[in-house]
Amino acid sequence: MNNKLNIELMINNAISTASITDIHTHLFSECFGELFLFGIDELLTYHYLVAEALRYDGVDYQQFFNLSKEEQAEYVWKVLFVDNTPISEPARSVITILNKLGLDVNQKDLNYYREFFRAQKLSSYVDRIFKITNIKCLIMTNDPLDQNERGVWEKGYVKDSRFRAALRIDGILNSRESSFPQLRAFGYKVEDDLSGTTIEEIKRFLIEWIEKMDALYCAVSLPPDFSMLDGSKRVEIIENCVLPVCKGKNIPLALMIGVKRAVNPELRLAGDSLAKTDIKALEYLCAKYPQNKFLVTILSLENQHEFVITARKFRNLMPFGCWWYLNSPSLIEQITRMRLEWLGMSFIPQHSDCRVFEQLISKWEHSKAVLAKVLIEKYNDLIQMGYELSEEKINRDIQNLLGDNFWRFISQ
Ligand code: HDL
Ligand code: ZN
Repeated sequence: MNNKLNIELMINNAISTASITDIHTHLFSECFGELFLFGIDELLTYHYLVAEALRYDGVDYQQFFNLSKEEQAEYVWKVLFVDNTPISEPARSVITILNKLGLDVNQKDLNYYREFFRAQKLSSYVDRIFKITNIKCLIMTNDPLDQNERGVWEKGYVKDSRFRAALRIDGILNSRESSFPQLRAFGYKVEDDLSGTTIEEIKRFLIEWIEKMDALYCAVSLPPDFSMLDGSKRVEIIENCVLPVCKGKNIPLALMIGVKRAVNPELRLAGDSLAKTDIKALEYLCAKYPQNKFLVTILSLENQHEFVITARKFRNLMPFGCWWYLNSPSLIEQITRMRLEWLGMSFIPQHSDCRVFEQLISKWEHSKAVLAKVLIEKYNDLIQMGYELSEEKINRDIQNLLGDNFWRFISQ
């Protein structure tokens, strides 16, 4: 006979033992060298914290960015962690990380923390973080047009099965003025007006890099006004290059919709914002391309209900994550509750979007706490009606949500 207490125990145990697949991050494995970010100075200069810290006084943005990484970290630490209480989601995440690493979270001198991180032997430290978080594998964001990254793929890449690749194609879809000259320099015969061999050459670029990276999916972020009916070159490339290649490789296209880039360009990476999008583009893609699979996350809270209902209409649409400005407890709770109520277990509740390695600890600790809270409520609704729940059923459901739904979707 189930009761409220043992259900909570079973859910919490299932969530803490599930092996997680983190399907979208900006992390890199060790072989990518300086692209692998870790430690207190990287954590404190995470663009979420920079934007927040720069609200508190009138420091000149350029002056701040001219500071060294350590000086920027000192500034953020003083403003958000000494002169104010670190109550925001990005700020409290740093405290969670320090706590879970066994450090004294009340130290005010950054050098106390720096000594700890400096003392870490990277490979065993990476092993430790994967063990703490129970993450089986995470998926990177890989861009062959990024000079630093490209060099590693061409020489020096070392396979680590815990770090899988996703081919990010924002360049060829959103900024052809800079990406096409790069493609030409790499030997792909592409014309700005997409004439001649361009379509075939873009397909060749996609196929070559999907194969080189063993990419699990292709991904692109898209603006709020993204439309499939605007006759743009972006639409032409999506329909004539990206979708045929993804279908041929049987890999999803991940659409991350609703980002307004550089709303305040002076904030650099921290300068992006969001706006509501028109779900029509997603309906068009899922309906016209039933043989393609779409992993989708949408940035505006206002889009979430129509997004969930759209997923009920198209089984080739897999909603994932509470992306970026939705990755806070109150919003994760609202969105996850809505998804469970209308999609059952057929979605991917979260990804981390981490940029700094230790963020895996805080982003998953915080998200799993909300997932547990909502699942306890939903399972208890059933138990009150006499429905029998076993530990096996709960483990199965939670393993699906935290990993297996993704692997099943990409292998379908
Ligand atoms: O486009 C994206 O993948 C976003 O996640 C951006 O990288 C954003 O800067 C971010 O890090 N969000 O968490
Ligand atoms: Zn991201």
